[in-house]
Formats: sequence, C-alpha cells, structure tokens
Amino acid sequence: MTDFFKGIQAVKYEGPETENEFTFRYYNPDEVIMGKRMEDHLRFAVAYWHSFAYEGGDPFGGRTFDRPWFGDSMDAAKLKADAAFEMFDILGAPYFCFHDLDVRPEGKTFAENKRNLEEIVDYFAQKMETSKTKLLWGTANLFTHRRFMAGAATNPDPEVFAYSAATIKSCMDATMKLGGENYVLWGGREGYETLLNTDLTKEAEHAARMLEMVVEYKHKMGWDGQILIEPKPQEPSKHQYDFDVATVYGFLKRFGLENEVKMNIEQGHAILAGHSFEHELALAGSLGMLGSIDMNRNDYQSGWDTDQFPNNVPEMALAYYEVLKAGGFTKGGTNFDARIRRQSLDAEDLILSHIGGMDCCARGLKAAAAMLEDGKLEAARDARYAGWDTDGAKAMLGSDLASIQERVLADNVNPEPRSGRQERLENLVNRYL
Ligand code: XUL
Ligand code: CO
Repeated sequence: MTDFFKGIQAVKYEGPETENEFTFRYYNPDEVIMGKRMEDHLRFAVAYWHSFAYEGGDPFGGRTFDRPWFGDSMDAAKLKADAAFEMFDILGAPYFCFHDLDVRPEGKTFAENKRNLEEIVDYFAQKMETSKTKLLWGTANLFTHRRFMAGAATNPDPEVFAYSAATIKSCMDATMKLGGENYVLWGGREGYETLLNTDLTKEAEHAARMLEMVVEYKHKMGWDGQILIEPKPQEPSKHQYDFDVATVYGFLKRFGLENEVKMNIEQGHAILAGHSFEHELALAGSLGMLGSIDMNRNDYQSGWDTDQFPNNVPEMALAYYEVLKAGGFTKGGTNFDARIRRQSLDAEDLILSHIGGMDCCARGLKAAAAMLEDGKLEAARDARYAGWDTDGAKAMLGSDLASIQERVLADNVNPEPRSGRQERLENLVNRYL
C-alpha cells in the first residue's frame, strides 16, 4: 500500500442530490440502460500515461507534480503500479490502458527495455488477480525517444523500423499476457515535418507492411483482440498520415486491411482535424470501423491537443448517440485520454477529474439512450429519405443516365425543395439533455 491516496474512500453512486464531492451523481454502474448495465456500456479505462507518468510539464516549463514514484528505477515503476491500482480500486475502474514507456524505465538497450517491461507485466498480472480492473488496450510508445524523431514504421532508417517492430512485438505480448481486449497503434510521428525530405510512397508502404505484420502476429498467436488505429491529423508531426477516419479508411482499403483493423477515435483529434467528434464516430459507424474511443476535450480557443477531461454533456450525448447507433462497444470502451492541468497538484485532483469525466459520460449516455429509445430523431431522419422507399426510386439506382433523362423529360420532373428542419431537430435534441 502507498499512502498517496490516503483518506480517499472507494467512490460510490449517491445520485444527483448528494453534497459529497467524492461520489458519482450520474454514473451508476448497475443501472440498466437499453438492456445493458451502465458499466458494460461505457467500459471506462484510466490512461496510465496521463495519470501516472505525466509530470506536469508544458513547452515552457518542466515538472510541477510531486509524486513518490517519479524516477527511472524498477522500484519507482513498481511504486507507480501500486498507486495506479489503488486509484483503479477507488474509482471502481473496469479497465486501464498503457504504453510500454508509461510503466517501465527506459533501458540502455532494447534487451533491457524488454526485460523491464516483462518484469512490470508480471507485477501487473499479480495485481490483476485480485483487482477487478482489466486491460482495455496496450500500445507502444514509438514517439518520445529521439530515435523515433523521424517516425517509427515510416522512418527513413530501416533499423528504426526494426527497433519499432521489435518493440511492437513486446507490447503485443504484454497486452496478450494481461488479457487485453485491444491493441492500439497511434502514429505519433508517422507523418512528416517537410515534404522536401519525404518519400510519401515509401512511407505509406512501410506503414502498411508494419500494420500487416501486426495483423499476422495477432493471427499467429490466435489472439482474438481487436487491432485499432487512432487517427490524428497533426501534433507532434506537422502532418500525420492517419489524419482522420476517412483517411485511415482509405489507407486500410488501399492495402486490403479494412477487415482486420478498426479505429480508436479521440474527441480532441477529431477537433484538430476540423471535424466534430460525432462526425468521426458517425462516419466510423457507417463504415463498420468503430472500435473504441478516447474521451477528452481540447481547448477550443488555443486549438491545441490539450487532453482535458471531458465536461460538455450536450456534445457527449451526440457522441454516445453514434456509439449506441453503431451497436455499442464490443471489445472497445471509453478511455480517458485526459490529464489534469499542471496546477492541479493534489491526489484529490486525480480522483475528482475522473469522477467528473465518468459522470459526464453517464449523463451523455443516458441522454443518448433516451433519444434513441424515443425514436423521434431517427423517425425524422427516415421521413427525410422516405422518397427512396418507393419501387421507382429503388429501380432508378439500377438504371442509367439516359433512361433517367428520358423519364425526367416524359414526366416533366421538377422537384420542389423541402425544409431540412434543422432547428426543429436541434430543439428536439435539447429536450433530452
Ligand atoms: C496522443 C494520443 C495517444 C494515444 C496512444 O495524442 O492520443 O495518447 O491515445 O498512443
Ligand atoms: Co488518444
């Protein structure tokens, strides 16, 4: 036991009227929504990197947090793990997610990194025997160390490709050993700083081959987890290849991987790409590509990827509406890819940020479920397209330009525009919030 979260009790559901800050007002794990427990809908995960590895730095200043586990020894890594599992217990978090670098010290050689990771994975495995918290996904950090400055799979140096492949294997092994349900690839530096030194064709081919190797290894190991790509348009690279859902889908189709890989979609990344979160989710849903989500929010004024905890319930309701419409999560879940601000120094801030995020997600989910169960929004959408239900309209799709022109002339077709009813629909949505 560490004494980091000393005095903070396990967080329980007390309902919206409670005065107790350390309780859930809306997240009631056992409450059944659309035939499923809330906990099983939302499948919350704590992000190890933000909560336990982030030191409070920004581009202008270093560490602000004071944590007993900061340091680069195995003992420090184990203390960090102790604190992490204590926090998972306090929150009743069903899942967590991690990169290799979040959980183990950086070694001098690849072999040392591998050993360090394996030792921590064994330590996690021991803890998971008695903890309710499972692994939502594992991933490799192929962007922090200077060796990855020009990318991992897309690096011009084949030895960096090799180092990256070897690291991914270790991280997939760790994920499988811990019973993880997904493996995520976020291409932090898979992109470019300048086109002047970049071979787009080679880089795309190498990225695709690495992804194929990931898929091949998954099948070789008989693992039934889900492989996910996490789109993001830029930051840290000026331009990242996995720009958004549409771009990633095009990439997967180009290399024939669209049936093997789905997506982990992040709120802040959607905003950076000039989309709304619900746009990215709706598109992924329509393509059958929605795997999991990273829930957070960006600062809308600065335009940076600030990874704040989510708190905009109306936006979150629309996001969960798309998740529910796509059938909900199967292996995926809601990972809080969010960190407390650098002035939020206290252990309590770590707990309260998660409580707030979980409560907002619960409110969003409940509003989304009510909207879906009520059916008015879908009925209005269906009514807008009702013309396509006729036999004539369906047959037109099987005909050709010349025959359509003939009919338009013969029937003197002259369509009258109809209202899109946007404000009516916005008013309708507001009733559920
Ligand atoms: C970075 C980001 C990552 C991925 C995992 O913006 O979202 O934390 O979620 O590598
Ligand atoms: Co993310």
